[in-house]
Amino acid sequence: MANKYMSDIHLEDYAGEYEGKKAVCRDLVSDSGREKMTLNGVWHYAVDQYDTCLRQKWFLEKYRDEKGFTLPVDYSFDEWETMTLPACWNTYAGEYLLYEGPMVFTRKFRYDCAGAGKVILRIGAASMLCRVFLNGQYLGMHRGGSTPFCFDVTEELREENRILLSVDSTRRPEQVPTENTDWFNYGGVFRDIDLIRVPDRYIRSFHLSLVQDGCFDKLKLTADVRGVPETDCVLEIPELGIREEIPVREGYCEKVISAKPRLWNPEDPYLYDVSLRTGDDLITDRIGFREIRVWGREILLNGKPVFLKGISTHEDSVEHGRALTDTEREEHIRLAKELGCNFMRLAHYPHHENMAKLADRIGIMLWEEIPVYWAIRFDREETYEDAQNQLAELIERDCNRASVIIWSVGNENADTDSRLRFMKRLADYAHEADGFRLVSAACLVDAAENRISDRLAESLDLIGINEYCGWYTPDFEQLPALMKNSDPDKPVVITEFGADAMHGFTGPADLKGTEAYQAAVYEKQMEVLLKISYIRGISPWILYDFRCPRRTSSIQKYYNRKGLLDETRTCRKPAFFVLQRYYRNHE
Ligand code: GCB
Repeated sequence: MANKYMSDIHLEDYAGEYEGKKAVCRDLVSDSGREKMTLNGVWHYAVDQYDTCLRQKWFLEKYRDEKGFTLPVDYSFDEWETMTLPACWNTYAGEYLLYEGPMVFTRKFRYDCAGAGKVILRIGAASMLCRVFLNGQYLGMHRGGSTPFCFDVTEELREENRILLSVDSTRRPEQVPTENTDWFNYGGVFRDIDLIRVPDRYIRSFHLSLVQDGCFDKLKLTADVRGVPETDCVLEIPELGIREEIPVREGYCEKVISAKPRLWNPEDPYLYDVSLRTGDDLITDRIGFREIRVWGREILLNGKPVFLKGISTHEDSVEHGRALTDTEREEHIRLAKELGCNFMRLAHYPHHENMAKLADRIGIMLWEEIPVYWAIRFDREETYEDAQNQLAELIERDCNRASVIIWSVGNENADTDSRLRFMKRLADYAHEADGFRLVSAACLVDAAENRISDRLAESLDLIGINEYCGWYTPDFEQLPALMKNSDPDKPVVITEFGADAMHGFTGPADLKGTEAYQAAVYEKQMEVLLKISYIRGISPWILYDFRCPRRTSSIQKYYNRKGLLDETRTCRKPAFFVLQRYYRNHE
């Protein structure tokens, strides 16, 4: 053991052995209505700047030599300081604000192993790499900081357990997102950690939607059942008088059911209690039914043209970083409603799943996105796999949310051949995985021609366009010219425009950085955009100021100040009221 100990310390390729085993991430997706034991709460942690936990295999907890003597160890799990998870460490304590790297979290817990069935460990999100160990066993790793992942831990669980997570927030060029972004790189385990017990025969995932044929009189159910390949499951929607027994063949079932549900829309966000049962396994959910389609240059919600009055938003708070509370999430939707919005763009990575649940309930349509942002490694197959895995996890997580109408496969990526191949594959994947939503991306303007023209558009249902006329493009007249030069064959949503303004900076309207300048940009933008027939939605940048290491000017102070509110989300800037006026007066 002594030799082994020394070789572990000096092994430079220590990370390789943790690579092969990835999370069986989609072992269990639906967690609603199931028996859960939370592992949220107090964990011990240590900043592990040199990744010593992985090099020395701290998780084995058994550095003894043949004679039983304990070798020196460099950790003491149960005397480490504590952190209450979920949390972002950057906002947890001042000294970690700028820490990027590995941190180790561990705790003990008791589990009553007496029950039958399987136990699944589900981690809502950990940024960016997370390696998971239970009772000295390596379970696997997960990439991507914003989607849930699961492990079947039935075999490893005991009455007394130690779980250990090595979470690494290092920015790396080959990751999704890559090293350089216009937001803050929070680290941590910042969403729920649960143990979920399921029977041996259980529903892995299910998807229930209104059939998209313009008739509004059929629902389609698909479900994945594990444990017994040939069985049946029972779908119940009491309010619609539905009780259907559906055969499961080779672990899969599919059925179209006649029903005339009251249609979900932002003004009437009507949800039904739904349950799906197989044997002893029961999933319950609240689901809305609506149809979203594109017809020519129109977006149709339940067969009627709809204009997306939107606002973009990050997941960020001064106090909690990305570990927002439900109260904060709800407050953000209420602010969008106050603006007169029916739509929010959740940029630039998957936000917490409760955001879509709240949007279902409060009534707001959503654009959800994966962090294929700026110049990622489009030439690398492993990077593609990472991006597609994040998209798959997002789609499986939110496929029953009526509020989610658009999957976005990326943001502002230069129109190169490798980017086209990469993002076309993602768009095709999204269409194949979910035929009940639209697929888009936030594209750049063709600056040379000042036109909306991106080769990816062919693979999208609608085109998102980020343009910053009046800000990065100083000559505002470029905007009317852009509109005139373009003749898209599908709807366009202006996914971003905006201007930085520091709250309380009350200079003249021609001075960049003032509130008046920002308000003037909004006036001019809205005046032009609302008259263009192919513009079918707008989501300006952005609801509130957010942390951003790249922004160092005297008005920014490490914040992107394009918010309509300041970072405390209490002070509305004048542009807030400009947008509100336009949205209130626009059908
Ligand atoms: C963009 C990006 C967004 C930035 C924004 C800005 O185009 O999509 O992530 O934060 O511009 O403020 O520059």
